[in-house]
Amino acid sequence: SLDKIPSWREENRPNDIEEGKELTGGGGLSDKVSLYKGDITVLEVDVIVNAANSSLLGGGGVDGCIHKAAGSCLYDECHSLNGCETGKAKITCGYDLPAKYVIHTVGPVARGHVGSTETNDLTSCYQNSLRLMEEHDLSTVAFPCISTGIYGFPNEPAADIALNTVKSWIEQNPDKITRVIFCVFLETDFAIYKKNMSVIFPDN
Ligand code: AR6
Repeated sequence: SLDKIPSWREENRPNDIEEGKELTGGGGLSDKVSLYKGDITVLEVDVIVNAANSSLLGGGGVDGCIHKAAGSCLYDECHSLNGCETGKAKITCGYDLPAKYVIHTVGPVARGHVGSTETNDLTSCYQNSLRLMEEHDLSTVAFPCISTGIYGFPNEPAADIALNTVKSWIEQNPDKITRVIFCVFLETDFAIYKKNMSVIFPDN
């Protein structure tokens, strides 16, 4: 469960609580994010985000893993949604997943190119997922590295967008979301996120 995944602050300053440096409300951004390397389908959170395609009918990569783990009822519900545009997001139940819900978002097909369209669309994926999560009163979420696999969005700028978009969202909507897990799958993303999180979510 979530207690097994430390927040970014717990991971980096495990002695804070012993030393009496508990947070007293407000701030605390690094308490609301985590970096986790592994399979997103095992995470016991309110919602996991799927890097889907516009058909919402499944595919390879993380999408394939999520459909496999959730079972065919997920396919049936997705089938009823009439697809999803790039940058938008739609929510379904989690079925056989430990996560209660899945938010399906469609990242840009970048093929190595990062222009304003790709940047805006990837930013929208994170924003629309977070908005949907709040509309459904969900407080814990895990994101994969949207678009960085089959869709070819370069890893560094994708991580920058993911981290900064989530940071701005939490700053502007501080009440509802209690944890955002950045679920990386590859060592290269783990290294990029680790480096960037130290800067973007410095110690409180
Ligand atoms: N858990 C977490 N992350 C994963 C997992 C997993 N089980 N499996 C792969 N990843 P991709 P995209 C990582 O290709 O680039 C599908 O066919 C992976 O290493 O899944 O947005 C869809 O149907 C990478 O870091 O998604 C679309 O057609 C990240 O997830 C298309 O691929 C995203 O890679 C979407 O491509």
